[in-house]
Amino acid sequence: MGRFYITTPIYYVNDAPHMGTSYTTVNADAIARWHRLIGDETKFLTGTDEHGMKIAETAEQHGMSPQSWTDATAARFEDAWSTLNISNDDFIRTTQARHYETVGTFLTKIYENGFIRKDTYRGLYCVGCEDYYTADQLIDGKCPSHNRVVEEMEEDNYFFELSKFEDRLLEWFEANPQAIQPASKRNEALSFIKGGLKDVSITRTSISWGIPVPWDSDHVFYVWYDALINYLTAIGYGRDEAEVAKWWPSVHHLIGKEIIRFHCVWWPAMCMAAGIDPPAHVFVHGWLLVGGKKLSKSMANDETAPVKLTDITPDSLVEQFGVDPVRYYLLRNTPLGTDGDFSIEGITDRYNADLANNLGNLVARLATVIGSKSGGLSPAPDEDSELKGIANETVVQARDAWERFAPQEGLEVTWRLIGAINAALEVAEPWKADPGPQVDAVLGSALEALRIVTVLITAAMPDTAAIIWERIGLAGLPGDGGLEAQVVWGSAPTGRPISKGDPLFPRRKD
Ligand code: ME8
Repeated sequence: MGRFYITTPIYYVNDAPHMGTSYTTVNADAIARWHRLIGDETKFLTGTDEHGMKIAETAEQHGMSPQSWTDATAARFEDAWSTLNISNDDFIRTTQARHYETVGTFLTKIYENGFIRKDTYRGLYCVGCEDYYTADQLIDGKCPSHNRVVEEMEEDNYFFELSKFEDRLLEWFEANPQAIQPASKRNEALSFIKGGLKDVSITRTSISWGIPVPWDSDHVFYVWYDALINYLTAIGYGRDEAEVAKWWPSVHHLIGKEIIRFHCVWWPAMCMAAGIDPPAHVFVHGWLLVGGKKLSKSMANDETAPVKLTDITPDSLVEQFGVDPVRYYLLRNTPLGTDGDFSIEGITDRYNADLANNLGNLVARLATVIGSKSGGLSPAPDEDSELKGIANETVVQARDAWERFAPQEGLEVTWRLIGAINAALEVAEPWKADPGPQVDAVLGSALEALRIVTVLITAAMPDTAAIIWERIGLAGLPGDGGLEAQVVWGSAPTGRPISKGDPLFPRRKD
């Protein structure tokens, strides 16, 4: 049994969760569930990033204190994740006392190790990014990501001496070719380092909504330097060394492509500066786009946006389609690593084609035919069935895909198995044949292959898998006992009562 620690970025609480943040969270959730299924001791962390100028400004605009604003918005994230059936083991908020403690200990360590110095900083700051820009990075004087006027800031800052880590980072990249995936993103981080690293300012005196610098109370840490450390807070850095040793450095950070520099350059260097190993694995995914534009909070104020953000909240989509179809769409439609389009039509198409027509029909049809031809009891599968070989092969392929952070591929191969079961039934036409051993063998094999499908989809669609499991007469849940034991052809008892139930995915017309 292995161990598996996976994290999402911690999301800013300047606004509610949307489908972009849901994309990362559902993918991380399904991957965590997959690892639980294969028997790994798993820790899945998500949470909220609550400090910084952007949050303080948003709270003020709403006439609230930063604390009460963040309390209210963090709760919206927790609610959305519960709606999407997210199985996180912990929810970290950067305003928690445990985080203040870890940030203080970690950054003091870097200070004591001699990698933090004081200097004056002048620069152009984008509050949207919580980051400085140089003049040549701006477009018409505005931040390229937020199209927002930058502010000139000058302050006495503490600087992290990132420049001292250029060589060590290059060595680390060299020695750990798999640490940053996909390879294109690794190359992007690598060329950033090769372009030369400057020291970075890590504290602010201009704002108070942050974690105070332990050795100089006039300063608070800059929000990104506090945020990255959450991954260590949650495993007890500075409080529980055994727990840290258990989970670190073999962590998997799943992130969006716009925060690669923070996770693949600053963060590994900070870890080195504090005397711990950098994170073992950062997987960088692309963006969900709506009408070619990044799906984001700023769409809420964009009159020209092709869809209203409020029409595609996690809540409203789950209400329209159900939780598992939304999860399935996020996992299946856009592979981790590339950009993908998000649309209501896209969800509807996937729903009708993959869920209603393929999976839903198979479940209903099998129950009906077993009802009429095999007395409603599960017949024994055929040891020589072609489906046995296909199912075994699918398990190998799905397993490989999920372990490579490719849920999309894992589901694609699983749906090929569903297609093969449907095709086998179309060829044998057991509904036309007389009851008897031949029909029983066809139905028993199709049912057994469906049982294996059910195990393979449980990480993506846990509720659906549980319902099918029950309908095909099995006790407990599809993951019980682990993947290995569950996917053995012929391992389930026969003669189980099979029930039909309502359609799992009634076809949608819109
Ligand atoms: O960056 N498509 O928080 P954030 C895919 N607090 N993923 C998307 C997306 C889209 N259109 N929009 C957002 C922050 N995401 C920092 C992180 S971590 C120490 C601090 C996802 O609220 C994606 O994972 O802006 C992206 O990296 C993250 O949300 C950014 O969330």
